[in-house]
Amino acid sequence: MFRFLTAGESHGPGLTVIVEGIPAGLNLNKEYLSRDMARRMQGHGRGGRMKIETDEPIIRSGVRHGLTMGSPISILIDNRDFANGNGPDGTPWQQAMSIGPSENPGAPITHLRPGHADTPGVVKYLQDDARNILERSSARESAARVAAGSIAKRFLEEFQIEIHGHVQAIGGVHAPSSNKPDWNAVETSVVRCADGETSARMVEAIDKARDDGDSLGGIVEVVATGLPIGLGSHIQWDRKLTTKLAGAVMSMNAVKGVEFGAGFPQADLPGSSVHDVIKPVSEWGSESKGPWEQPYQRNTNNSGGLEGGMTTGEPLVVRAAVKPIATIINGLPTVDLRDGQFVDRAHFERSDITFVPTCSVIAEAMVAIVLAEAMLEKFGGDHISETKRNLQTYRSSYANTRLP
Ligand code: EPS
Repeated sequence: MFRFLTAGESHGPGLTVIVEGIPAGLNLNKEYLSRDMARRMQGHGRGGRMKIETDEPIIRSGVRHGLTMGSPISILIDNRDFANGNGPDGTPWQQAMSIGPSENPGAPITHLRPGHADTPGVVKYLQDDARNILERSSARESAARVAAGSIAKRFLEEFQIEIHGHVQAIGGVHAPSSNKPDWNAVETSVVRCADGETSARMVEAIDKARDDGDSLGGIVEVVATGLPIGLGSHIQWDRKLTTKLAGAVMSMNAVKGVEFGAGFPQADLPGSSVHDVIKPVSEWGSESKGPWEQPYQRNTNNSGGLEGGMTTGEPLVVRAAVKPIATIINGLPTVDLRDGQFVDRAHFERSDITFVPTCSVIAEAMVAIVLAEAMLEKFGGDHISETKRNLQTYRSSYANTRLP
């Protein structure tokens, strides 16, 4: 069983993540995790916070001499802002977010931000200061998820499963659609978009939003390749991989929609134009991988690599629609939580103009976590060699059923 939990507030002492279920014998080190942590921090449109933080993942357990032991892996990520920074009213975070009682807690946040967790949160948790909600609902928590996702990616690499995230749209600027984005170009783009001309227009849109005191959303896509056929199950609603992937991606801050493969436009098309025709073996090219790797091949991948809640062996393609960040420089009209009276501007404190490029890295992490869980559910194993053996046995059994 693979699972993880995160803890931590945005401006408290730091974040913690515990990952359980990774088999023993997996190579894992801080340098590997640090690459993903650094990717999460980048992106045009991020606010000042990313200049303060280093997001160093400190591994505290579960790894010995560079190899996992099968025990829970715990990671700490310090918030450097806590040690050195001040809140929007100048109160040092060490006092405003002190674990013990504080003589200087800072001004309460009472001008509720439409679109943030502030309003339902203060009601549900009976709070008179929205800081007690926003500290946890902040996307800062995604740093802990990316650490967990990086462990999942390291595990999946052992099976030649690769996962990449990129940006398809920001603020209404869309990249031309592409079946095979250039992942190197994605990594060098400041908005994680493979198309250079689109990247430049996205940067312009972000700069304009900053000048307008506004924020922007967009669309991110994750592609996972090398998956064996048959992860997940059609047997029960909550065993469908589609269910788990959609839930994991929807759990990200600001995500308002998820689609797979050809997505929503499929709803307008006849079935004959949508479903992915299965190629007879005689039509497979001489260079294509045999039934060991992939027992069936398709002409198209409109399904996004999922049929009946199971992987088809084709690339998994999942997209998320991300709404604009709710903290806006020119805040929307709202009410004061102390008396319910009108205020012309919701609370503003340092934030990002957009974090869509970052969302593509967080989405990678969430997809990796679900896929690692699905691989372990199907193939199990307390040592990585056992998981590999089980996958091999499965592949040889399905190869044998068809080709004598
Ligand atoms: C984030 C830290 C936050 C924001 C951003 C993500 O830092 P601060 O609030 O101190 O500026 O930059 O938060 C949000 C997008 C949000 O919606 O809260 C981070 O570490 O990624």
